[in-house]
Amino acid sequence: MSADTANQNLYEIFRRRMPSDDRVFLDAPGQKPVYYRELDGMVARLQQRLEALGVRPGERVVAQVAKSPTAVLLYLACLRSGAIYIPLNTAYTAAEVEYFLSDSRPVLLVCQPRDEAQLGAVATGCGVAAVATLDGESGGSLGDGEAGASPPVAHRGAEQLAAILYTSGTTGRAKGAMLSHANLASNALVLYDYWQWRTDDVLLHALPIFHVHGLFVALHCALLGGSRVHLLPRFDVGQVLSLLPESSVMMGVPTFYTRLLENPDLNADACRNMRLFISGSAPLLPETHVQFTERTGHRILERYGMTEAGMISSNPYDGERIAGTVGFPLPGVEARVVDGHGDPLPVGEAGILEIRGPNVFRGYWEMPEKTAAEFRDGWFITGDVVSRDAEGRLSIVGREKDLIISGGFNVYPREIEMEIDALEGVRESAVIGLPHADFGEGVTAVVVPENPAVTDAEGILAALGDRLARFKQPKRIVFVDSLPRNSMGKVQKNVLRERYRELFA
Ligand code: MLC
Ligand code: AMP
Repeated sequence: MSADTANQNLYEIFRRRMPSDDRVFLDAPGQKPVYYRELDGMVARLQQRLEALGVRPGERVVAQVAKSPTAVLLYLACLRSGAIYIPLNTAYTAAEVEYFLSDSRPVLLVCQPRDEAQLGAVATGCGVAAVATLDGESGGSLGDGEAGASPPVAHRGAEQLAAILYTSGTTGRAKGAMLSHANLASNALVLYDYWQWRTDDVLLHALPIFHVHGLFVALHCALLGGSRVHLLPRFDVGQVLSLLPESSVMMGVPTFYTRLLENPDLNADACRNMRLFISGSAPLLPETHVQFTERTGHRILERYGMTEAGMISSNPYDGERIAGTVGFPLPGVEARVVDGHGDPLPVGEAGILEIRGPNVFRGYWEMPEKTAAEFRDGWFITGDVVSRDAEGRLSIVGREKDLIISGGFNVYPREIEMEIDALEGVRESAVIGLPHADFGEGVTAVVVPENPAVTDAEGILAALGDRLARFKQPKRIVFVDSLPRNSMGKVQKNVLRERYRELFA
């Protein structure tokens, strides 16, 4: 087969590397392990079910499902069938899911059995042809049906889409980042080498599987290595500590590391078989890095990435891992630090990071203007403020985008402000992130009521309850008579952040 007709389906890369011996892929507490030798057959059967429900190559499948081995198989079955996988945070409310369904127009929604009645109605309203359920324990309706002959792995070109991951925007409307098979494959292969992945690695997986970090970075490395994965339903300190001694790699957001450090059972002995702790998705405080080394002898490897580009930079595996830096651009990723006009800045000067490379996404789903606005001469504008040292190491010193990162989840202030401003009794609001020991940043709403004598925090939170996912809801609400503004009339969030910086102390 010539190079241009070869199948570029990411699944095909994994399939070719699946060990045929008795190695385990997924090991979830209380569930039957999934072996590599049976993996392709299981994924093919699920592909048949998807096809019976009308899924075809290039069609979208939206999934809002609990983390389980079957949920991982669903992702792989979508790849295998050539469909475009769209995972959603399980915390999203029906109102939020409705937006994603109407925007992406999938042929199939897969949800949890307990949500079927409510989301089924939402899906029907959005014109989604089929709804199926998936349940980690019993399989759900996707597990039904007779198995026929194994369908072939769908043929996909490198630039065809494997997934769309929604990421919010400064306008408050979420955008679907389109990721191709080549985007995902290139990033996975680079990370596999860069982090010196080994076939005998055992991955401790406690991240959610609806974001880049847990779904792509973690699972793709394991699949390339034919490695075992301890698949935990969520991050639970006790469970993580009990599995650490039989694991060799863990990936986490900084909250994982601060929570582990709070537990006296975290020590060098618990980490005796570990070779690599990776942190990302939010800034790791240098003190967390130092304390973790003191307690365990391990230097956390911090890397930096985003939904639109997968992993962008990483501290080195062999060289020095420096706290507070996110390391070097990964092989194949070009990075430049520029000023507001796009002119490159000298070493040491902070500016906007722009990147280029095979990992950079194909644009936002059906939003050509937004896509165009986030590229400059072919470079993707990350919106992160970065400085670069003489060796080429990057440090993230700020964000140009108005974004809060809470426990590794992105929260876009504009979205919360729009919901709060629409409430009766509210004149306006400003949503900010304040230093928070557990989540890194704590979502805080500064609200100007219509009547200064009428302040109703409980009422605001109750009204947001079925509109916004729990993690987006303000942890605190502060009432003020007016918001500080600059001469252009723009709210000075930096003034508010300074004024309330001790709120969660
Ligand atoms: C849960 N809550 C959160 C929250 N997670 N609130 C703010 N921020 C969060 N991240 C809410 C819960 O609903 C609950 O509300 C309360 O806070 C306390 O819950 P908890 O029991 O402490 O939460 P827990 O289930 O332990 O979850 C915390 C967490 C989780 C940090 C383990 O959020 C998590 O797994 N985060 C990882 C996010 C991630 O994977 N990011 C990768 C993005 S990819 P209440 O009020 O009901 O008690 C990306 C690119 C890249 O950014 O570079 O990787
Ligand atoms: P997301 O849109 O969820 O993919 O979030 C991507 C954003 O997370 C990036 O643009 C950064 O602002 C932030 N981020 C990811 N990794 C790191 C890190 N190691 N340090 C600081 N910020 C990070």
